[in-house]
Amino acid sequence: MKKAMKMLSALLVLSTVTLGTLTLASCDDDSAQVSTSISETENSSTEEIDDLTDYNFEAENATLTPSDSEATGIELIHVDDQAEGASGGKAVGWVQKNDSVTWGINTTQAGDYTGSLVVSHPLKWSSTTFAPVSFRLDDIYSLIVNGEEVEVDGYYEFDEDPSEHLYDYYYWVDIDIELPLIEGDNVITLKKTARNNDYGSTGNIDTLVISSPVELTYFDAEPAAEPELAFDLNVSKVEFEQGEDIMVSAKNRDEHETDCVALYKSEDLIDAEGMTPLYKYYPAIEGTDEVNLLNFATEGREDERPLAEGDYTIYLLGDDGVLLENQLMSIDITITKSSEISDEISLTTDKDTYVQGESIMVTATVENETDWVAIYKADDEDLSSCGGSLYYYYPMAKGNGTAVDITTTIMNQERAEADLRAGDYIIYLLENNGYDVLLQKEITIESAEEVEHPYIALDKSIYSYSDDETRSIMVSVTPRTDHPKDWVALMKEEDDITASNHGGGSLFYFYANDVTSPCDITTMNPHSERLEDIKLLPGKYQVHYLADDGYEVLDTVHFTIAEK
Ligand SMILES: [Ca+2]
Repeated sequence: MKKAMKMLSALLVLSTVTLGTLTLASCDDDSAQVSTSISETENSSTEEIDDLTDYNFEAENATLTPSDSEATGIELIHVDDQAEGASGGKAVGWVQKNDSVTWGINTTQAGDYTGSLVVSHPLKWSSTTFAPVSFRLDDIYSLIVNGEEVEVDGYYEFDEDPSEHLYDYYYWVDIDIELPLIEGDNVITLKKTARNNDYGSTGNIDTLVISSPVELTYFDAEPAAEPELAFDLNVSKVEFEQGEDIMVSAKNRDEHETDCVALYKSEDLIDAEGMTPLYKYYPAIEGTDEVNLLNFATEGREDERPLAEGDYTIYLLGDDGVLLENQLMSIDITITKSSEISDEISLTTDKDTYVQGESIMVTATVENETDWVAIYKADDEDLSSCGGSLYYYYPMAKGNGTAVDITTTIMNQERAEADLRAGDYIIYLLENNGYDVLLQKEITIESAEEVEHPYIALDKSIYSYSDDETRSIMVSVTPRTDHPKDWVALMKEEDDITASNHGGGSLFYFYANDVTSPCDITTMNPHSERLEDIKLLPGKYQVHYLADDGYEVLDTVHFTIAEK
């Protein structure tokens, strides 16, 4: 049942000019109500039109243009006999953001016409969600006449007790509109601009009513084309060596701040599953100047970076889309093997047997940025499912063929075995971020001799390093009595406490009798000139207990800081 709202009726003012043709006076002057018009010629006469006819143009007969970007995929449909009280017995339902209805209206008379749009919105469609009982039509739709958006002052407003209509999808409301029509064909589009749930659930559109002094006829019209929004994507070149910067510049479309640049393997099918790209950034955030795409790694797919040799595609994707249909532009690139990489591979260690806590120097030469070195327990059978390697690194990143202490590389904190106690281990050279073994080397770690530590002990033997993490290295102290100047010093493993300059000085120290045990030594007396060393970067360190403010070492413990 239609609830007729108060309408600005019969406001059309007719001027008769000397040629005898009819023109309709403009309604867009300062006066809200155009009920009079000034005669422009002596022969013109002004009279109010009161024999206007309402012409009904049913939405269900108009051109329906569903949005192709609505995630739910619900399209405009005709609501049929469900459309209780709808004009023509039907309406257009499930109208979502960016869906539109377009009418073609032909008139022999240019002028500002009045009319109404008949729409409905449920006030409540779940136990918790309420729509406002009134809002401007402008808040939810835009009305476009011949390519120009037209202001709509009319309100959508329940004029009955809203509680009686909470789940009523077909409470039709007339909203007053004014339509500046040109003589001939006019294209009128009503497009939903609000998201569902911002102003009620999906909307329903019933009828466009236009009051006219002359006959209006309907024709099938295409909606006005969306303005083309400029966008751009450029890549510095299409062939890159592994590890080389991939310099990209891109421009998102105006008002599309989530347009993104995304790098996929060319063989990746970006599909409805929403595959994660390897790298992604937003030009609206990072700017439209050139950036290195490799600075924008995504979460997930970590094991496919750094990029292996192969074919990749860089997309500019609309609205953070992951579907091929979201692509605005794409550029194919190729990653080739670095020319600096030798064709020889090798894997050696400085020894076969180590004492627990000792550095394990590994020298690996690889062919590929993505080849990696990892240490596992000898009885780890399936490298991919045993919980991961204990430590790993990429030789190319460390300098191909450079000796690296593997106990200072990236530690697997998930595995208790990462403390490398006595036992048999295997160091592997593995191919291309996978688990194919290129070379392997078995080593043995023997238990350290039982060493008495009468004066100091540490809470751990291996700490992980993180730039932004406050480390604490807790030293438990049992000081000698009657030696108030016994002291404790933290040094790098290679610092020599007995050398005349004693290794350049301790990195941190404290007097053993002056602290409460255990004590975080990293908070005590840092060396003011060894600023790099007191960062405690990954490596080997030692803590000494020293007698009487001198350099006689009474006790020493060793520890490692591993990469995180
Ligand atoms: Ca209808």
